This record gives sequence, structure tokens and C-alpha cells, in this order.
Amino acid sequence: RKAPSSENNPNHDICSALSELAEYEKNVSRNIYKYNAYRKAASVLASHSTRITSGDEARKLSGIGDKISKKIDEILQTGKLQKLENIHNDASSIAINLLTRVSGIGPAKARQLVDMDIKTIEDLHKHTDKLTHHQIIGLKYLDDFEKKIPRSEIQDIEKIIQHEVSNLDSEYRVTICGSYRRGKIESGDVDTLITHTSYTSKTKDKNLKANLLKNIVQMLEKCHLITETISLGDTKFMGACKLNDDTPTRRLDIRLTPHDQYYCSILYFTGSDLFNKDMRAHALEAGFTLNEYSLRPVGSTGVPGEPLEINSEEDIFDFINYPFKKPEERSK
Ligand code: DCP
Ligand code: MG
Ligand code: MN
Repeated sequence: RKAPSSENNPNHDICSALSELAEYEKNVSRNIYKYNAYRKAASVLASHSTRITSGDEARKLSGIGDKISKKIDEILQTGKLQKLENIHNDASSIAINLLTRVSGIGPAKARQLVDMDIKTIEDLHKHTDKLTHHQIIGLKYLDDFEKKIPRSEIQDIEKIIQHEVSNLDSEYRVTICGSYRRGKIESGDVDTLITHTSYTSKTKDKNLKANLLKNIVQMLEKCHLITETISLGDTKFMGACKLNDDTPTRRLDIRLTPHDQYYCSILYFTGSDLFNKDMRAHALEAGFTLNEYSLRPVGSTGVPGEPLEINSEEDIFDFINYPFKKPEERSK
């Protein structure tokens, strides 16, 4: 995962150190609390417009506490971080970080493999019997899946999906979400959200539910956009697509969502994940519970009520009294 820092960020070095520590906490220590703390700190610093000159100065920013500000002091005073130096020299940390680059290999699986002395990509190729279908695909396209997708390529993929889907049935609605919808110039994958006007959370028709997504996947295979399926359920497809001979194979996610849950799903699937976290926390403070399906008031008993009727993303922000943010403003 990329560091939330760019070339013109005056605190670039600190951000990448914190992002690397975040990865270490996620993959090696498996401490999600610390992972989120480091990511939050890195993202706060990435949008700070001036060079931080001391840990004390950093501590004044929200999301940066005592421990992280001490690390910032160490970087500023010595030009490096001993903790990171140690991680860079630790063989099992190196191996775990390497293996988790494969799509489908998470921190726990990576640890298991390393404990079996499977530590390199070469080792993985020799032990595909220990890998799931997802992990085998991840290994096959390791290089391709790490390449960022230019916005223009996603625009072309979007056109094909829109075209094929509308040929199938004009009552489908398609929205490409994720970092693409947030306006990023490049993305890690293609996050596609689909609904159909006759499919709601009350739909009982099992056949309709079972085929709405499968028909789309079949169509996109037929036109050679989809090249691999990692998994396919009634509401979720994970796989890969390839636009043409000159483009790499790309990760493609498709989700089918009931029409009445479309806006909560769009909001969720647009992210970023940190933005979702903040917004959900705000919703709870305002007395609501928000997830990818619905927004529900939480009564004094703590039991969530019926889902509120939502007809736009703005509705969700309005209900919880949160200032509306355009997708482009949700990348923090
Ligand atoms: N999401 C989330 N929490 C997670 C994972 C995902 O809220 N743990 C939501 C927000 C993300 C969206 O799903 O924006 C899509 O997930 P991706 O992993 O594809 O992330 P992005 O599209 O934001 O970034 P990338 O360009 O790396 O794909
Ligand atoms: Mg994405
Ligand atoms: Mn995705």
C-alpha cells in the first residue's frame, strides 16, 4: 500500500517512516490499533503544509501522541529510526512483508508460511499446494497487481462495463467507486458497484438475486474484459480484468447492492477507509449507526432502529449533521 505522501510534501521522510511502521504493525505484529494510529499520523502529516521541526510541534496535531512525537524527534535528530533499522535487518519481518505483497496472503498466512520456511517468491512457486486459489492468482500476477492503474485506463474499463451492462438490461446502475471516484490520477484496483431498480433488500426472488451479478460476470468474460475469477458469490465478485494486449492484468471487484441500500454502499465503497472510520465515529456520536447497508438511529436502549430512507449521499451527511464532503475531499 502506498505511503500517503507525495513528492512535494515537506514531511515526506517522516510520512514514509510512519507508513512503514504501520505496515509492520499490520503484517508482522498484527496490532491493528497501532497500524491505524501510524496511518492516521502519517495522513495528518501528509496534509501539513510546512516542515515539522520538532516532536513537540507534531504533538499539537490531532492524531499524533507522545510515542509518535518521540519517533519524529528521533528522525529529526538522527536522520533515521532505530526501530525501522532493526525491522530492515530482521529476516522473518522481511519475509512476512514480502509474502503479504501477494494478493490473498494476509499477515496470519504469511506467518504460517514463514514458520514452514517458505520465505521467498521462489519458495511460493514450489509450494502452491499450500496456497488457496486466490493466493495462486495473486502469485501469478504479483507484478501486475502492484502496478498502479492510470485514470484513463479505468475510464476505458468503465465504458466497456457500462456498455455491456446496459446491453444486458437497461435497469442496471453502475458506479466505479474506490480511489477512482475520489478523483485519484491512479488506483490500485477497479471497484465497481452495481444495482438494479427491481432489486431491493425486500426482494424474495432467489433466482433474480442469484443471477443479477452472475449474468454481468458472464457477459464481461465473453467480451474478454474479465480474465480471472478469484471468487464469485451472489453479491460479490473478486477477480481480474485486462483491457488490451498492452495493459497489465488488473484487480477488479464488483459488488451488487439492493437499490434501497445503494447510497450507503456508494459511500462505503468510495472510502477512503480512514474517511469511513471517521464518518462512522461521527455518526455514532450523533446517535446513528452507519455501515455499507444502512443508516439507522440508535435509541436510548442502544438498539438500532429501522433503516432511514436515503435518496442520495447528501442525505446521509444531512441526517448525522456532518458537513458534506465531495468524493475528492474524502481521501484523508
Ligand atoms: N473499505 C473500507 N474498509 C476497508 C477496506 C475497504 O472502508 N478495510 C472501503 C473504502 C475503500 C473501498 O472500500 O475506499 C475500496 O477499497 P480499496 O481497498 O480498493 O481501496 P481504494 O480504492 O480506496 O484504494 P486503491 O486505489 O488502493 O484501490
Ligand atoms: Mg480500490
Ligand atoms: Mn478494491
